[in-house]
Amino acid sequence: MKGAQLSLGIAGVRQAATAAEPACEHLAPGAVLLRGFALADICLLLSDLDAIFAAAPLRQMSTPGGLRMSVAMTSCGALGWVSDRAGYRYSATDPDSGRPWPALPASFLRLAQTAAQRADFADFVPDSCLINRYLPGCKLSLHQDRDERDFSAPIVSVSLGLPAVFLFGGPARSDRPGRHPLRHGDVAVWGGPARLHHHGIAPIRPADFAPDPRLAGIRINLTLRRAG
Ligand code: MD3
Ligand code: FE
Repeated sequence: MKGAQLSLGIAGVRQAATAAEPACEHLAPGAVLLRGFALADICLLLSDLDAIFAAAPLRQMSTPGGLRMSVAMTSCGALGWVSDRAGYRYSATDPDSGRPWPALPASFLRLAQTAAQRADFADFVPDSCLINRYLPGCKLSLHQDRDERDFSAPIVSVSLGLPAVFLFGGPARSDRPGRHPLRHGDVAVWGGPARLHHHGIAPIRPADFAPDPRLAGIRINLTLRRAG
């Protein structure tokens, strides 16, 4: 009885927190931005993130062209995204350790599924989470996410720490990208017609203010995908 009351109470708090959020921002058909949606679970997300960094440390990978990426990356889930001289692909093992990637934490899965539902994508079951770590000056050039098997699933992205300017283009690389600020706690869902749009992150600017002291001077992005 006590347990039931407790969980009802927690569900009630979460309900109240989500009801107070502003309506979804629609960036384009299929692209929805949920401001602050990750803040309700931030402590759990950050402690789960620490455990992943301990098991599969962040590393700067090489592009197929042999350039070292400025963004440091790692993954969790059944499949992890990797890049090296042989190309971009998903791998069931961490090439640095030879071991499977750390499991996708329940906190990541729940956040991705509730965000996808808000954007009208039912039954999103991610099997991969790429974790990107940006320091000031780091950027991600315009690209498409097309290493996944099935583009009908959306992608959920979670922004933590330093703010960024998200560059959101169109289906053609020549489409001039719009610029959208992404802040600590923002969650975006990309699917349908937006799934293959070009996108990137402008160089991160140094800041003297940390939105969360646990993420001082860094930006972390979680990208949850159905890859396999
Ligand atoms: C728009 N990461 O890892 S997430 C990536 O902030 C990546 O680290 C960025 O792009 C980051 O591939 C942006 C936002 C995002 C993710 C996937 C998309 C936007 C998207 C797929 C299609 C369109
Ligand atoms: Fe991407």
